[in-house]
Amino acid sequence: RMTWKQYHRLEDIHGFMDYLAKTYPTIVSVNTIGKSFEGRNLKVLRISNGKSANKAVFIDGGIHAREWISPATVTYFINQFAENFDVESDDIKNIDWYFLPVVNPDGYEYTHVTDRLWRKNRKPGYGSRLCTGTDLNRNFGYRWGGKGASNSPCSEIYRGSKAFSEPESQAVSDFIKNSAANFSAYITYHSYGQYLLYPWGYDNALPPDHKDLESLGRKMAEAIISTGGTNYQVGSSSGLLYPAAGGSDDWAKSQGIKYTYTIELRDTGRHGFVLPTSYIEPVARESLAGLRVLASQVNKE
Ligand code: 0X9
Ligand code: ZN
Repeated sequence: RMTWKQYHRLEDIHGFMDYLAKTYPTIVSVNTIGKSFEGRNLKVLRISNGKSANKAVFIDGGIHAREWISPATVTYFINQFAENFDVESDDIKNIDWYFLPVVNPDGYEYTHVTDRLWRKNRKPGYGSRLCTGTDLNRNFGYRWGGKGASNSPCSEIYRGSKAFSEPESQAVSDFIKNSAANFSAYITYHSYGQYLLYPWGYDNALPPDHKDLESLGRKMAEAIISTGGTNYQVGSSSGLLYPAAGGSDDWAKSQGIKYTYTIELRDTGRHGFVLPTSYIEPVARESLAGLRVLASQVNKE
């Protein structure tokens, strides 16, 4: 059974998604959009009222294996929308939601079984017999290979042998590109640091509509602080954090998806990646408040 009192294994998360599709077949469907290097499914859950005019939002989690609060938060959203769809706000109901809670299932399982702090995927490094894993958030094909990404397979920020060399990043890109959905937002959940980050991440440059991204980001941060008392900083990835090329956010923005954010969830370092389970519900709840603000903006576009 799914709860938000523990972190779950991949099998439980996928079982939960399939259960919702079975229980609410008129609004929920699950699709496997590809397979990880080790052959695990990349499962996307869609929630929609089927209206053809709907805008779409793509949300993912678990790009980085050790950031367990991310899949936990994304599954909380799924549960909230699927279980309460009929009483949800019109802002939520009139969006086609796509959720991929675990982009990096091989890495995620590896952090449960072998190495709690693993970050990358589990494909052996190109030309390297010694090192495993590509940083999926350096493998996307916009300005791939620029600042803040390494060409060494042994690095934690290894970019891969070429853009989209990894099946996991390739599957996300293929899915978004080939989808008929009209995506106006892409949010990717990471941890930690409490940041709402918008493009660009590859270098200190801003997209033409950065003021829209900043102003929605601030509104989301206000909703988060008034719900859970947690302070999030808002800014561009490169400005607030560091330049890092090949991120999924930059790629999504390059595809014309207007409201693109990387959200770094709690905390600010006391527990870091190893966030106690007692944080799951508060983090997910305040994050949902932020997501509602985004949904309201998407419906105004
Ligand atoms: O470095 C990253 O990939 C992200 N931080 S994390 O601590 N979760 O690893 C930030 C990514 C921000 N976006 C881009 N640089 N494109
Ligand atoms: Zn991350």
